[in-house]
Amino acid sequence: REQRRRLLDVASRFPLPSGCRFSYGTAGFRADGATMAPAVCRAGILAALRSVKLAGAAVGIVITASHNPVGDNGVKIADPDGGMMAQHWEPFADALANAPDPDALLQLVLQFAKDEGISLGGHHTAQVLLGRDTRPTGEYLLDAALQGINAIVGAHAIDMGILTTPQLHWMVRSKNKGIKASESDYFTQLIDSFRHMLELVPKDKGGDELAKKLIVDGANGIGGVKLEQIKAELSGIDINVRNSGKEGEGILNHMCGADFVQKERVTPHGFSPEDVGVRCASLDGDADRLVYFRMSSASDNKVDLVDGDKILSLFALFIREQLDIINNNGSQVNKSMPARLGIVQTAYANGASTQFLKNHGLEVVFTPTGVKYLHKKALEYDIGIYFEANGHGTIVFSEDFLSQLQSLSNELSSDAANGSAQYRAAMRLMAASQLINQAVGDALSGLLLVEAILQYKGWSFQNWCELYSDLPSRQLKVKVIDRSSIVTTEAETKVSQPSSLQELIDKETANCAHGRCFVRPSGTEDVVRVYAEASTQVEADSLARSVAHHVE
Ligand code: NG1
Ligand code: ZN
Repeated sequence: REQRRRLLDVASRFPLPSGCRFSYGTAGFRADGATMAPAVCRAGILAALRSVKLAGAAVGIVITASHNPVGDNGVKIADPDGGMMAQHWEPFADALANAPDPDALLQLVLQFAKDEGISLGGHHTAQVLLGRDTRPTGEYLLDAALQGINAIVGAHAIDMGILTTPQLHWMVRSKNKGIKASESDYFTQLIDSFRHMLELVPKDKGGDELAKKLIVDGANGIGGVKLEQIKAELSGIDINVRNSGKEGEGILNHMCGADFVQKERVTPHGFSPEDVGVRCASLDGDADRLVYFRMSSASDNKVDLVDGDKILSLFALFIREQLDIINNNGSQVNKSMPARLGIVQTAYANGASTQFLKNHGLEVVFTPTGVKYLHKKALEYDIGIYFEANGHGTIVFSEDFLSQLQSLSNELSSDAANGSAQYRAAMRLMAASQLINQAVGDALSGLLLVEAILQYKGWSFQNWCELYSDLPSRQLKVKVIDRSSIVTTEAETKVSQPSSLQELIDKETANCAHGRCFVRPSGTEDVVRVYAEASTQVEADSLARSVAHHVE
């Protein structure tokens, strides 16, 4: 029947190149952009099936390879809540992407639909929103995705255009919440909530012109483009975008962007000695990662880095402070709002950041690498804050907490307490929950929240840097024949297989002051990663090297 015919047709239009093997991994499918069409088409089929399964709720497809080189591309699926696709569908995603021929693909889909109770060819509907970054293969892959979606009877594809990854996730989430979900709605929410945050800055703070100046490295990707579009409407900060992606400015992610700055710790392309001392931010190619930096001197290209851990620390202090104001304030309206605040990190978080957070009485928990794990954990709290060291992270607020906050601020605003510290703290949390993208890490909304908090605290970049000093660390990649032979446990901090390896790591680590070391197979590259931390750089380097030896 119709459904079978369409699937066979589309599969024969996109034959799988021989020797290709796709794995959904930490961040969807990724490969050389020119080879991706079959996998992207199949991701289209998958997304449409996901929407059918979820009674026609909108699902998203993002075509991007994030911080990877411009020739690469990739595809991932967003679930109706704006988060990553549910993990139990990943094995099917892999099987579908690797189905060798049209018949195999058809049989897989029919069997899966049966197992999942998805009735195909009936009177169902499905909608899939699509977004892509600025990569040259984007349009070609978009077409492959559209063909995949249209192979499912009743599925409706909506192309949202060239977007940051977090914009698309936000749109999917908003659409399913029944709120307006266009790009201009996204911008309006950012601009309005940023203005609210600044209106709530104490009068004695801010005002310094230098404090308002910010240079943003857009990685020659989509983030810089979008920031240029809205910066005139962001009063209270003066933004200058470099590597904005305009003709002639440079190549996507090449010698610039958040991944480059965080890994290399040097100034990105497009900066000059005149920028020494100015606060700078760096986005990655699809604008879901954010780090800050400052050029330390005109004589070399080293930077002082503020990574995801320190952004997390700033957010955590700010949220804790507002909760404390609400709960310990002796105002006439004696309302309190008990809230469970949770901080979620991975093993890559610098040990100094974890210590800092714990010293401030915060609850810190760990998950394996990958946003899908961090985000899920953060949802267990009234307010969950998560970040990867590389700059991907956000804050999530439970519906229940937000509605309590709403009623508290209603009560407080209706009487003489209006204008009280307690009221203003509640309003700050509300504004922050509007500003931050609760679907996924978002460099643009994260950047605006950082800027608002720095103004609120009256802090310079230096004040922020000095929250704690990072322990020296070293990351290495080791090529092995089969990286899956290494199995980890305890949020990837320990090796369970091969069984002798952990003992060797422990022995090496014990030789170093403040030593910490772990190894894990990468979810995005064919390597084993080694991470080591110690009280000096020399020790961190040598710890990483000797452990890498044991892995080889
Ligand atoms: P893998 O390759 O699994 O280490 C990398 C990053 C993750 C995450 C994903 C997805 C490191 C050490 N790992 O994962 O944090 O960003 O890519 O892009 O940076
Ligand atoms: Zn990214």
